[in-house]
Amino acid sequence: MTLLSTIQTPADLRKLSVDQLPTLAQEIRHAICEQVGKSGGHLAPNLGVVELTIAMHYVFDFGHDRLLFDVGHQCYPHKLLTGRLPLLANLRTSKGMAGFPDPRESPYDLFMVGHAGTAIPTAVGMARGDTLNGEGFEPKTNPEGRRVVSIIGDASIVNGVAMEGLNNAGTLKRQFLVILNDNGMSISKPQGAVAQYFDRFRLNPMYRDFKKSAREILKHVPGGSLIQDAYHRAGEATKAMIAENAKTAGPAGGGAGWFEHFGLLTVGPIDGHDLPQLIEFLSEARDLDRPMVMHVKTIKGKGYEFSEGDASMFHSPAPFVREGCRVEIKKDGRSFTTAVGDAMVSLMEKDEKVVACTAAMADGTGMNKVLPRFPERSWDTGICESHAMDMMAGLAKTGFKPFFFVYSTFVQRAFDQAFQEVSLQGLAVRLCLDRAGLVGGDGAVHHGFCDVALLRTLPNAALIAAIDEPSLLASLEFMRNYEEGLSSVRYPRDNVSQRLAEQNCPAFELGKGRYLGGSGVPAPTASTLASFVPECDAAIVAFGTTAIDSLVAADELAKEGYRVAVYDARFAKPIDRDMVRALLEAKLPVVTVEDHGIVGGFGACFLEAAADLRLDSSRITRLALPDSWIMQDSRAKQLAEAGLDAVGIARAVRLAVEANGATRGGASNGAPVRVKAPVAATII
Ligand SMILES: Cc1ncc(C[n+]2csc(CCOP(=O)(O)OP(=O)(O)O)c2C)c(N)n1
Repeated sequence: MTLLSTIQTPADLRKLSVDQLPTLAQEIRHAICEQVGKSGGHLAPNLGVVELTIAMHYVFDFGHDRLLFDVGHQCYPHKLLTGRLPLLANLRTSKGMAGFPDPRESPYDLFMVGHAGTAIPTAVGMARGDTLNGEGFEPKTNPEGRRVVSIIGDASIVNGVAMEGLNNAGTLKRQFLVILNDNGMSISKPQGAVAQYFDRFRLNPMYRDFKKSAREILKHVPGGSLIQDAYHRAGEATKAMIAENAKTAGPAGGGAGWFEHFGLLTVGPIDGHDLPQLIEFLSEARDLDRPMVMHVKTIKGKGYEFSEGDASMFHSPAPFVREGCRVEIKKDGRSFTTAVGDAMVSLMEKDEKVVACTAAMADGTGMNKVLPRFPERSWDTGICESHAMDMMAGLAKTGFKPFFFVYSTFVQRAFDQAFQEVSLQGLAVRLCLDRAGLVGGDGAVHHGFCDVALLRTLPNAALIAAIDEPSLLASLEFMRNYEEGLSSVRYPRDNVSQRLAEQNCPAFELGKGRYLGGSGVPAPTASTLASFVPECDAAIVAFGTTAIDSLVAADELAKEGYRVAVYDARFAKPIDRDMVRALLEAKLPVVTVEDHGIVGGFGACFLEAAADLRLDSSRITRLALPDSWIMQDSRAKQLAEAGLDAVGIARAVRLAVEANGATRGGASNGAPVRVKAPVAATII
């Protein structure tokens, strides 16, 4: 029996001796590595925090105390220590353990998180709330009260949201521990001046020698009364570290005094793999009644040569196979991300006014191809989407053509900048929105469900969805030349389809859709407009890759005798009004399909256009992500759950045709059909 299998709650962990903990750490690493090899998931971030997590649960009681994770991608060891070992085998699926903290899974998870920078601000809120409730830890008056701990990585702590949290945390007059997990890495190399600053800190094995001089040093710290105050409360080890940090504090001194300018005491750097030392420091920090940062150095990917050697590749790998020292990550097909990276290299070769940036997602957005090729015209800003958007606005203002490569879910962080510094100025910033729609195993915290809903509020925005690689390339070319305002193209975490490889992909024209053909209807020619309506029983207007699934659905429906015309909307804004008019005037059942939330998405654009054009919208059915959350699973299962796979689309078309009283193969273009039961704006 393993030690890990004996742990149902952290109370079981605390029954183990400190000597047993390294064995437990090894077992946790093994369990995580084996599972991520099978299912994919976050590997290196979790391997790096195994000892730190054990020590945190050994010292604190998070059934009572508060533990907040930043991003949350490093929560696997925590989950294994809080009763979720049985869920590990189904990691990142609906039956198993979510890849991020999830309060539905366990009371030990306080927030469902996935975006960087939030742990400190939410922890400040909980600290204030606990204090207001009379439940906060206070050494004299409430020693049994709740303590608050947050854990955040070195790349995430420079995030603006985290900085705002730190600024506020420094005003707290109570225990508040921030653990800075400094592994010198983001997903790839961390960016910016603070990353270089953290880099200067090395583990100092001599920290114990500071003990002797600690008291002396503190006497000479300018304005060090707060530190002295805490010093007198702290145990020996922490005292020594506080003193050492205080020694280097001050504008010229640099050192960890940086956090002390925020009013937070600082200890460290501490070796994040030395369990006895971690336990000693945490035990002392536990009872300090001041906000404090504990700077812990860890090795990302710790425990395996391959993951330590390439923590970037193994940050969140797809399933992989290990044979001896050889590790191979399974790859299938060509992804939109790869396609957009290649396309961007070509675009930048062709046009020297094109510049590009990503906010810490070089691998995830294809920018890893662009950055080394054009180091003077492309940037990784680190985890700061708001800054990146504004930086792109600045570049647009100086005459460049900026492209910002960002996940749909993270562009939400930069909406205000898109509004004010981009749109309001009439500047042309181009957004390449990767992971638009359902994202699979990362789950609800990462779905790109609302980019259209947000961005369509911006005047002059041109919002595109790509359906395959040729349409992606054509959209980039359109955006390169679009100077009227913000433009964006969205595409999913998926492979590009070859379905339309033989079909000519026309150039993009502002606000114009594309007729794709379908089943039992004419194929498009070079001159077919999207307002062409063939004789058919129903039309599907898809925004994005659901167009491909719609063609598959049309194939299936053809077997049942339905003739279905499929359209690629191309633009949610400006929508192709000629297409809307032609379809609605033909009195056809129209099904809009999109891998985006139903609220404010493409279907909403279609309905609004119908209303604006004073057309009958009663035959419109909207298929979209429901107005509720879809949790982690494979993307294929999530699409099926939302009714957005070919089966779901075919089902919706059948219902729409039935509801509109059309008969199989019987409805004729332009002829009025008997309406049995109108289906308007069906919300699924
Ligand atoms: C707002 C936001 N932007 C980007 C990401 C994508 N992301 C997930 S983890 C990560 C790196 C985090 O680095 P760090 O905080 O140092 O933690 P580590 O992975 O090194 O443990 C990034 C950029 C995110 N989760 N949130």
